[in-house]
Amino acid sequence: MAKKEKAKTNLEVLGNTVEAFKKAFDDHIHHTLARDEHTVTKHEKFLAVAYSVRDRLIDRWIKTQETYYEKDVKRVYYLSLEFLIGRTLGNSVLNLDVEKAVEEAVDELGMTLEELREEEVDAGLGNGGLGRLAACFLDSMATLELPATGMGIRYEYGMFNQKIKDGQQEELPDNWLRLPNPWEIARPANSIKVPFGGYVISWTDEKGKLRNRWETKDYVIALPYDTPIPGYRNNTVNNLRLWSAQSADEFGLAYFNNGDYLAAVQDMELSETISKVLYPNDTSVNGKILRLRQQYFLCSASLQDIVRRFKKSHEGEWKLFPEKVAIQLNDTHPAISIAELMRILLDEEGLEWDEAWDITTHTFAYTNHTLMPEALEKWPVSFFEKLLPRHLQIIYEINSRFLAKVALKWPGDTARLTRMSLIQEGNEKMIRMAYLSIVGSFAVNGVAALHSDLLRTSLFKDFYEFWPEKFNNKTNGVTPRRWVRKADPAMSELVSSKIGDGWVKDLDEIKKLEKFADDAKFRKQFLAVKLENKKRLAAYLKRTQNVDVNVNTLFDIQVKRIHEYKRQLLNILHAIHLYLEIKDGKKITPRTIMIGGKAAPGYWMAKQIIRLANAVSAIIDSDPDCKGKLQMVFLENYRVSFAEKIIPAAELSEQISTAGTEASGTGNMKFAMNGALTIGTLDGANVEMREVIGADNFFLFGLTVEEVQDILAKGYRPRDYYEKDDDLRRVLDLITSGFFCPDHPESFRPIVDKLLSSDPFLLLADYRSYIECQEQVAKAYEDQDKWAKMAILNVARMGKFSSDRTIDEYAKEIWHAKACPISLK
Ligand code: 4GP
Repeated sequence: MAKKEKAKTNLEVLGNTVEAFKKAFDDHIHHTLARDEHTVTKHEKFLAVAYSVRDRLIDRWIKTQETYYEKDVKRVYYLSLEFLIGRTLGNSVLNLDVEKAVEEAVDELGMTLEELREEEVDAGLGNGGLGRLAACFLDSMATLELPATGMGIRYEYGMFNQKIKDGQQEELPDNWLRLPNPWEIARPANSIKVPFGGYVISWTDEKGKLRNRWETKDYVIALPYDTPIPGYRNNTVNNLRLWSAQSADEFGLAYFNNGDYLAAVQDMELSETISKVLYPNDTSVNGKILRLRQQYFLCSASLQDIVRRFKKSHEGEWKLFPEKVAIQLNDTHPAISIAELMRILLDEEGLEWDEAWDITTHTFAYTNHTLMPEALEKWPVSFFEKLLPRHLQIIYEINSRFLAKVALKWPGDTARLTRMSLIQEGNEKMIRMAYLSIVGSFAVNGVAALHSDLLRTSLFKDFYEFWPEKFNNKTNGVTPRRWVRKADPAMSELVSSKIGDGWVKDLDEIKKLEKFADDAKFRKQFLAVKLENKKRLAAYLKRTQNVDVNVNTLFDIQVKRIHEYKRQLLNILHAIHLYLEIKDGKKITPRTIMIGGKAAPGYWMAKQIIRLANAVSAIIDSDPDCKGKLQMVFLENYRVSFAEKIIPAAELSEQISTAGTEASGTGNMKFAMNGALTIGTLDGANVEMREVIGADNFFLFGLTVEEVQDILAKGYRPRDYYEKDDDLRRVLDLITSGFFCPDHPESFRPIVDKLLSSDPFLLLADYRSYIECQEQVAKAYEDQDKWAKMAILNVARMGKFSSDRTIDEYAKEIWHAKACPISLK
């Protein structure tokens, strides 16, 4: 075929000139969207541009997949219930290196590329850190030319949209697929049948071996939708495969035959609910059976797909499986994959237990993302009996073989056996998914050095003692493409004008910027860029929330999920403290405190914190004494595309979780890379950031993990702090008095009551240290030139926190996967 002669990429064939893009937009407006220049809408213009860009990815995408197949490379599968992608257009244009041409061509449509980007709906298929990390990893895996595939669920409704009404959070459904998604391609030909329910039949085969098979008539079809993931300026285009649940054709047949058409359709809807909606819980679990169905749906579809692909090249060569496949479990959510691979190998491929187990435990690796006890997934055995009877048998078998080994190592230690069992005994027997993940994986990692240490010494101590070699650390990172180059074009240009643009691909190069911290002219330019970014955010806030913010104040920002351990409440206490200072006639450094983030709909305290933030903000806003000095703004509907506007405008980044609670944090990295200084505790990746940034360029406060553990062990009495500290007492009493909510004066009392009675995250113990540290911040901000120097050093020293570095470590130390550069010839 013509294949051999084809030397041109479709970027070349289709052209990447301004003229070529103009023509492409025109073609898509006419032929894909059936519009003309009079009828085409803004959104359709976006679609036309997106299709034109996608066209230019297709050859690389096909070639990449073909090369992986031909070279028979080891493939990495990143399994995750969440991929928080955000928008795709800007990133694809950047990675394809066609920014200039597209920008110019877009002009023809009477719009700017920036305006067009605003038309794109965020793909919000994740809650927070864990989901966004998966998206950064996709970008890095493609940029490092790794043969990798992301696998997840194509939720019809992503993360809810947050509205603040009467100072409270309301959740609105995120019907993001109502508008066409130009990036995805449905692949019905690659659909997979996912079984549920039924029963297990056992028999003895001709060799006298006990065999098992899962029998069921209950199936759901997993229909894959593929999204191209381009690397930064290379030829790699990897695949993100998201499964959508469809009813199996035969499903409603019995009803149809009986003429009950509506009942048949209802049943179809039931199976399709599996991929309807993302569970909006962050770092906590919601033990609903539908969630278990989602998890198994992803695992089964993905594993069947992975096995099918392996067999295409290596039918019957099962021993090769771990050499050709590595599967990373993004937390325990896809942990049933371990039992699913065992089921496939044992029941469908006829392998013996030992061989199947050997393959399985050399294939999976597991990443833990949180120490929060409420995030440790446990599923009732009764759910498995109903939904996954064969997997339950397999898990019991894994457990009994595992416990036999433990008993051999620690004879007579029954307490240890109970602690380490995959099954938690009790009224309701539960399966401990984290333990299944550890037992079934060859590597277990935390996401920052401190977090990985805490896994070894506390959460998974018994397992560490049994398998020390399995445990390792992979400190998180974020992609500099989206989070610096795209989010902050002005700073990027300034940086590149000094050190070239190599840093976009290799963030270590950013250290060349260090010497410019001593360049007075550069410092001025740097501050000017920050001011522009502040103005850009201010304009956006005016447009979207109708709030005016003063760009000549310190932009002090905390954006992340609302959670007690992240201590947004401590930040609010500080705001009240400043308010009281102003009322006392003291002079303060003008600040705008911004807090943004979503609360899980069922998390009552988190919602109260949002309510308090809005109430305090309203009081401050309405007080003329505060004008020009203090303002507090709640940033509504925090999401990826909003983060891209907020972070470059920040001057102070709040990373104030209780030491030992935030596994890593990744927002902390994004802020520092964009020249915000951090006020933070020795928690998560803050520790490593401070090490490289330098203690002088980081505002540290608060207790260490050891101190926290010590206080808790001795019996923490938050009320002592309240009684000792007049200022703290005044702040808390003001809340209790009903001052912030005169209509319902009692309504914030539960917040204070909890602080005074238990305060599990030690806000009161850290209060004084936080306030004093904020005073240092305020003082430092007065010297803008010095501030600029510190900020530049932050940017220059953040090279380590590129997700390229993280992924390189996963590839070398866990997956043993190699880059496979794609040649288009
Ligand atoms: C988050 C952790 O809370 C955060 O510290 C970490 O940076 C992030 O994962 C990525 O590793 N956990 C979750 C979750 O988002 O749902 O458990």
